[in-house]
Amino acid sequence: MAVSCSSPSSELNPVIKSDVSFSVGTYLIPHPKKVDKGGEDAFFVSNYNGGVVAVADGVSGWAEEDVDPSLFPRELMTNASNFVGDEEVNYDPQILIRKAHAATSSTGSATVIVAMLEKNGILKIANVGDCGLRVIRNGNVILSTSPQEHYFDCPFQLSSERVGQTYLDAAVSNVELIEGDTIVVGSDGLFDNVFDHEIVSTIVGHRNVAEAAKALANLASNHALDSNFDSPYSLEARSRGFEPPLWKKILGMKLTGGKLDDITVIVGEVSGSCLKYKPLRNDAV
Ligand SMILES: [Mn+2]
Repeated sequence: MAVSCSSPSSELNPVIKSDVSFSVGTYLIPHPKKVDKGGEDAFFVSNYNGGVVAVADGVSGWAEEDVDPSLFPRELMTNASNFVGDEEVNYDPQILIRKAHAATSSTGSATVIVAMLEKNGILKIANVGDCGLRVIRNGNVILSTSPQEHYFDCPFQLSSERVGQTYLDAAVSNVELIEGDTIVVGSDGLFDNVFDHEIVSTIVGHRNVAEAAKALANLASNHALDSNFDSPYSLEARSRGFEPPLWKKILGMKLTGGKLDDITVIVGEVSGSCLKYKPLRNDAV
């Protein structure tokens, strides 16, 4: 969506590059069995500089060790939000992950993605594990992060233990965004249940970022609960040679269905600041 900027005389005034920033909408739907505690995803958004968005997804296996899996990602996100303007971080998402991880004292582990927009339009992304980000321009996905994993269903993760990954393992990418671009950031609960073409059509169908985030989360939730839906997750499982349960096989059924999980969705639309016209010195009246 283009922001209309009125200028008294654009012919006479040279266009300089507009500052950009995000308008952001967020939506989180916890796993149906984890609703009472709010699930094990955590996120934060900040309007610092051009805007910062981040998602962390607590690794649920910690529950077997009597550790609440939500503590680590929540503390990680709180720490990250506190370090956003830190001098040493210098607006670098990888360093933000390093400092937030170092400051986190909870036991547990989490996947994490951080995206930081500079006012000149450069989006810097650091990603550890299987949270994800898509950049959508004119109805096409022009950038897509790839999940990092040790093996199927075991993503790279920051951990309170030495066995985990660190900021050095982050996949880092930069992309130049322009006014009207939309980013979609989420936990694997979104990307395991919703295909990219569905993300695009949902974004195109909702001009409001808050409504778009809610619609995407609801779509992911509906697919997660649908045992017949051939989800990205079930396609991936089949491609790795996983078999359906015996009773399904006997009935000639495929391995299908969504994946029940916490679902976090952040939608950010890039808008300009309407300061793109620089008055000429000799233009003064
Ligand atoms: Mn998850």
